[in-house]
Amino acid sequence: MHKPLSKVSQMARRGFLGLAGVAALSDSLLSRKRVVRALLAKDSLAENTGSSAGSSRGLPPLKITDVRVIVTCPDRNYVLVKILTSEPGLYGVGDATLNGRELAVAADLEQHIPPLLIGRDPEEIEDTWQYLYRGPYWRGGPIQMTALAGIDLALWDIKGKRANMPVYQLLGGRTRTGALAYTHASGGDFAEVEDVARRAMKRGFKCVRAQVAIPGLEGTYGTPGNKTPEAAAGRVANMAGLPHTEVFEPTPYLRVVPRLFEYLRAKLGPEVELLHDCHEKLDPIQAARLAHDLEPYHLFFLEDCLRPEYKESFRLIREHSTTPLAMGELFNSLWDCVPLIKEQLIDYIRCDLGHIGGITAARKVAALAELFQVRTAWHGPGDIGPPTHAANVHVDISIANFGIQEMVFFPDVTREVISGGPEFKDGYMNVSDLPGLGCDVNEEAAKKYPYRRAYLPTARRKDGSVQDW
Ligand code: KDG
Ligand code: MG
Repeated sequence: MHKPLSKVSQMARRGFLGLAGVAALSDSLLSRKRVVRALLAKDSLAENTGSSAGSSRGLPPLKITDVRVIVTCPDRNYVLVKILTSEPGLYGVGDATLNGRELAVAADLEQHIPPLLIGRDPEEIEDTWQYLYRGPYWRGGPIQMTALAGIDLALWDIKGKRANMPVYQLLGGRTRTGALAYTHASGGDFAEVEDVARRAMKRGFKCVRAQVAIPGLEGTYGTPGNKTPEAAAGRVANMAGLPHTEVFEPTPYLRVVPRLFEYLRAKLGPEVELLHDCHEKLDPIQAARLAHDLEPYHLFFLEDCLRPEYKESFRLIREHSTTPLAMGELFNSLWDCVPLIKEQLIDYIRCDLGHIGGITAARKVAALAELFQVRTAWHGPGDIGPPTHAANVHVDISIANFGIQEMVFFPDVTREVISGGPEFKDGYMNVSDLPGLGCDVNEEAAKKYPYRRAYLPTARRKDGSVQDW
């Protein structure tokens, strides 16, 4: 509806042409005049009268009236966004948590974004996404894209509540009864990993990600290592305000990991699906060797082998192995996904909905991936909040090319502040039929757990040089 008028509206927005000027347009432009006004109103707090989208469905016009940002630390730091509307009691809840940079996202959400949103129609999700993404000119990056994801989730929540439908219905309805889930098994040695995996399988998991500490190294991603229990859990890790440093060397890592999977296959049998996360720490030839050496143990996938900058290097891994590959939790642009998907260099795209721009972004990634037979495996760690986990599952159960869903169980203290979110049963995740995303935030409870500065761990080689964690 905006296209024919883009020049006029841009001029008007820049102050070359005020509303009086618009009114003076020739007859042939009169029908466009109303649209110009709506555009000006949409992007201008002072003029905004709300849109007529709601009234076309017999509902009164709806406006965003406030954007609240809740920063809280019930076990970990979370940044939640609550968008209030002109309809009494109708609001949406989103998650905008970016581990280690929470306050930067909160500042964007508190300082820059509300004036752009207040007065807009919350139902115009795609237009709002485009406006917040392209509008600031300085687009993208993890901080802005996490803020945008928080807004996006809250808007989908509002749309669902207004339609009295769960979000997955708005996305096209169910394609499956549940989302196949995986959990983490990590330990100091093979026996401990086996023990944790067995407990997960008893709980119903059919898929387990396995990580083991590497002898001689002081800690390895995803394992207890030399960390304090808090840091090992990745929680509010270092109250002194400095990141914990792990030591990584590729040679022992590349030797031990295939042995871990040889051990697990022998002990756990062929049925359980096994996964492993390299956490972006390998060089291309190292990743190719690992993927090759893991072939006999038939992994479900090998995750995030390479740094996100080196997409073309996945070709090398592909040339050397049939181990399925997953990539993408560090991507924060839709366009990061394109080369890997369209060249079929990976089998699973695992963006983080919370860092790539929410449901509006994820459905585009999923649609592109479907066309190239790539499945989804959205990132689902403990350091994104329940609304993002809920969004994951709403998308999972409504697309054709879902692959697998990473998940965590949130502790009671987190659930005291943020209620709802997906449930796990017999190996699968599901969401309730509550309207919207199905999550809520208790703002009073959130105040009991103020933000505590914490960093993710960092890593170095034995010679002291910086290494990807
Ligand atoms: O903030 C970083 C974590 O979300 C990440 O380390 C978790 O790699 C991760 C995973 O696969 O869950
Ligand atoms: Mg990972």
